[in-house]
Amino acid sequence: MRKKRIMLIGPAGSGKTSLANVINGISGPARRTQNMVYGKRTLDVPGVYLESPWMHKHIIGAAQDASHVLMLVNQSSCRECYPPGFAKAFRVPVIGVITGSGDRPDHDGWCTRQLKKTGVSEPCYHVNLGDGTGLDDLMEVLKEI
Ligand SMILES: Nc1nc2c(ncn2[C@@H]2O[C@H](COP(=O)(O)OP(=O)(O)OP(=O)(O)O)[C@@H](O)[C@H]2O)c(=O)[nH]1
Ligand SMILES: [Mg+2]
Repeated sequence: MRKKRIMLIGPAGSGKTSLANVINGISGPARRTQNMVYGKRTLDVPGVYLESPWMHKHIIGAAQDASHVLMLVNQSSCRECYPPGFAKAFRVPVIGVITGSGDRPDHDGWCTRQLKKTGVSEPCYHVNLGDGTGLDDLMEVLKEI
């Protein structure tokens, strides 16, 4: 059986590659992702795939290689990016992650509602890839995967 990975989806610049690097234990800056990147434990989906509705079927297809899906929303950029109910298209558990946590606390309600609308069940996790806030809690959950 093929190894299952943690799939990361979210709009461009929401922190998928930065978070994938943390999960894979890689240090260093993230570059804009152009293609699906299979990491040691992760499957990093470029933001442009999510932003192009005709690519959604490829995201759903690629999720066959995933044990879980992390759906990211960034506090700094409130952009509608998930179709309503999108989380329900996956047959594996979906975990909501709000990145940039603390950068725009006034946007937190919008981010939570965005995740709810896409069908992600609670709780969602708050992290900041800049200062490491919340990463321990999320890594604890991912350790069991
Ligand atoms: N301060 C802070 N910066 C963040 C956070 N998440 C992402 N960034 C920054 O935002 C930029 C883009 O992050 P990436 O991890 O490359 O974003 P991505 O989701 O992989 O983007 P694409 O590959 O274009 O889809 C980087 O400069 C990150 O350092 C966060 O939680 N806090
Ligand atoms: Mg990336």
